[in-house]
Amino acid sequence: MPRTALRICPLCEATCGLTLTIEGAAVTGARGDREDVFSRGFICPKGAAFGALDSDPDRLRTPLVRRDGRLQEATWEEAFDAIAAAVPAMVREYGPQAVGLVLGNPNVHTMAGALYPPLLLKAIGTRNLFTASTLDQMPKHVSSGLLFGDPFAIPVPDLDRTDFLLLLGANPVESNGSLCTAPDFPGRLKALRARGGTLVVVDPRRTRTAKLADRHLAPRPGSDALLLAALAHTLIEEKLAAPGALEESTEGIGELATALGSFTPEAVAPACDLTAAEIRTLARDLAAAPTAAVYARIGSCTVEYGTLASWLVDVLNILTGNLDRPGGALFPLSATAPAPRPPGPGKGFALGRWASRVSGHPEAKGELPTAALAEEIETEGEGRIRVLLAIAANPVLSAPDGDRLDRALAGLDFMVSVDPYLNETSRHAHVVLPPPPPSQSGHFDFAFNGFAVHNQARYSPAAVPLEEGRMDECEIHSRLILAVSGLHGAADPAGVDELAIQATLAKETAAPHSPLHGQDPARLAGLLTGGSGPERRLDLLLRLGPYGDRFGAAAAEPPPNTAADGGADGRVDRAAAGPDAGVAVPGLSLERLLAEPHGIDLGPLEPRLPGVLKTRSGRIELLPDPIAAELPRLRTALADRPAALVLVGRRHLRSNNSWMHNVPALTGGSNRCTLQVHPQDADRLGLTDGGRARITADGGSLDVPVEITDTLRTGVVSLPHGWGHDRAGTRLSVAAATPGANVNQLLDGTRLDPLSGTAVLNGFPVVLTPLP
Ligand SMILES: Nc1nc2c(c(=O)[nH]1)N[C@H]1C(S)=C(S)[C@@H](COP(=O)(O)OP(=O)(O)OC[C@H]3O[C@@H](n4cnc5c(=O)[nH]c(N)nc54)[C@H](O)[C@@H]3O)O[C@H]1N2
Ligand SMILES: Nc1nc2c(c(=O)[nH]1)N[C@H]1C(S)=C(S)[C@@H](COP(=O)(O)OP(=O)(O)OC[C@H]3O[C@@H](n4cnc5c(=O)[nH]c(N)nc54)[C@H](O)[C@@H]3O)O[C@H]1N2
Ligand code: SF4
Ligand SMILES: [Mo]
Repeated sequence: MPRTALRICPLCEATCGLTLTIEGAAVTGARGDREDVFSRGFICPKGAAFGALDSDPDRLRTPLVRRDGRLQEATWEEAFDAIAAAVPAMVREYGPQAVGLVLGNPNVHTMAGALYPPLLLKAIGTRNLFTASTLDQMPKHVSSGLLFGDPFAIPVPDLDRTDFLLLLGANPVESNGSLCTAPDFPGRLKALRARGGTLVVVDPRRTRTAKLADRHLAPRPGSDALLLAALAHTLIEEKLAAPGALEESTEGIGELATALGSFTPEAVAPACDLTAAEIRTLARDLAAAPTAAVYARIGSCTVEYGTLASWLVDVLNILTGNLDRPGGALFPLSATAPAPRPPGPGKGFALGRWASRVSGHPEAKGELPTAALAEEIETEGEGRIRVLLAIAANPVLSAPDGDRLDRALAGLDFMVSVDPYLNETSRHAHVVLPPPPPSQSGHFDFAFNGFAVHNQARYSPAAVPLEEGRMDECEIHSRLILAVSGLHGAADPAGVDELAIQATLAKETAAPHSPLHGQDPARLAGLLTGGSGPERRLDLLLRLGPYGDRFGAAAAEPPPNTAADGGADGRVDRAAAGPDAGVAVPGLSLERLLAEPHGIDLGPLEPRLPGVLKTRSGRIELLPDPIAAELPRLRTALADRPAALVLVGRRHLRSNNSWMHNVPALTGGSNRCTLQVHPQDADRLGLTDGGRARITADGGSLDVPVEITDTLRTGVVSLPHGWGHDRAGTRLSVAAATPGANVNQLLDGTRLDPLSGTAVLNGFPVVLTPLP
């Protein structure tokens, strides 16, 4: 008899609730869970293919260990023995910097990825940390760190209540949204228009999202920072800026006018290839909207001025008074976030506390640019990376110059991959540790609840019991931590979780503002529930969190502050109400969450200032020094001669980065690795639809099929990423049949947004020639 089980979808940031059909141990169907408190039944083709992805026959079932140069099936014991024999000895001989850690995108989609990498990093003590963030959203972390003192304080557009959404460099109809977790993002955009709101999309391509918009502007790629600076300039110049209540909590509003002085619409218009009138109109419309939100993603981040563009997005939200108000851009409050602390000065956010060894790239948020990984492995000298731990990462395809990285990985002394596939990256590992398919793992969205457009909490226990011979990914991580620490065999992996719990409780009970101040950590640990270490840690974070039961201490607190309906302008009198006023405390715990399998609704987003601020001043720092120092560089862009042809990426609904090309249900049709070219450019260059072209940039050349389409502006071509599955030694039978080309081979890794170390993946110059 088939049965059903609920599972939050881990395949993109929308976190839809799925109802899986299960026969035996196999997932044979997936539909949207209509009772899910957040996604209300929404599902996309990837979620619908959950079963096919889960049961992909190419998924590894056992660990692989390299013997005599070849990767061979091995037991878990043999795999961890091999790691324990290699890594601690290397650390003793060469020091902790000899170990590099690469964390890829799916870490934000697993419980293991949230709970263990920080412990692993600490256990090793290396500064050589590389993640997908420097191929993605690091500019936003940096701008939030500088503005708000917390790199994770990222405001999200209040999609369901806003009157005006200015969306740049994002295509949520295909991507389903990013740094804005919103199941059925397309439906929410349609609802915005249906209620009389306005959607403006800025994208050099006429995307499916742009097709939903009231207005679509198609500027030259890479010019968002200029456009946004001119919008801010116009607001100030035309006296349209109205920060309102934000004025009190913000420093540097006055200085902004001078800093942005040269970025008039007239000055930026040629570089953006928009008219000054279009820019002024947009600024006026933004200011006139009752509420509005500016939101930008990949196309504004992975570009030359990514940090400036990310900063300017929030400058606009602040200047228009829309930051932290319903209908504007608000800070979500996740159930596992630390409980709000009293407002006041914080530690602030520092950049460049250390630098990379070879090129001297400054660290950002403790990370070094992933684009610099290859040189850190290849370049001789003290601190060279000799051992690499790659968790859920495929940088050979996702980072610049995969061929160079490919060679570098081949030269490592030792490499571990925690990955379900033998792919372009993991094929270099000495040990591959495969996690079970998602149906066999529990799920909680530690990361995405912090970026969700509605506060809620949902937990899915494993839908299918762990198969014989499988190991839960949390246990893989725990054992990996023990193995690299020289504790393999000497300590119980569950001890890793208990140590983490003790450390958190010790800190909590010592904090003067905590309701648990002075309590016995061991007694509190004894109160935790959950069938495993990670469940106990989830229980702890829920109970200590902003909605938590605080182990019963919540009952002793004053009732949720009702001053929230205070101020004359309808805004919260925050000073009187205290941090995160108005947040009811339903007494969350794992038990409560398990009792509500469709999730618990924690209410719409609410104003959270000044409680979120951790700047040294305790205020929003609107013009931080590193930003002010970057503006002259942006000024030089006003005079740059634009390249004749630049490349941008694109995403397809039935794909996801580099690892979903192996499922027949998700491949084929329009999901192809073609080079899209505008008809005028094709004519000029002598290219034909279906023909081939050679595309060349800093990093090399690719021969690619041409698709002629007027959905992009002239001067721009588009090639998607995540392709290039033509390397030997992988086990991706479906993907290898239609390998596509690796767009990142066009890059040599030297183009970076300097403040964040993020690779420029969009808007770089290319040259095209027809091939016979
Ligand atoms: N040119 C260009 N390049 C890009 C981008 C772009 O827009 N253009 N986008 C960038 C962005 S935004 C990102 S986030 C990166 C992504 O790049 P990566 O971080 O490398 O992520 P993926 O390509 O998704 O590869 C994920 C890896 O995790 C494995 N995996 C899948 N599920 C699990 C799991 O449950 N556990 C574990 N341990 N492993 C798992 C997969 O097999 C695969 O090897 O690519 C970046 N690269
Ligand atoms: N189907 C699918 N969904 C995904 C993924 C996937 O690979 N496939 N990846 C996931 C990941 S890791 C992420 S980070 C998110 C990303 O989510 P989104 O940010 O929505 O990503 P994209 O769909 O790549 O949209 C970026 C848009 O920016 C445009 N663009 C390029 N350069 C510029 C520019 O200079 N200025 C402006 N204004 N626009 C520009 C591109 O044309 C493109 O339409 O998607 C996630 N969801
Ligand atoms: S939108 Fe994302 S979370 Fe929802 S079903 Fe599709 S892949 Fe899964
Ligand atoms: Mo990403």
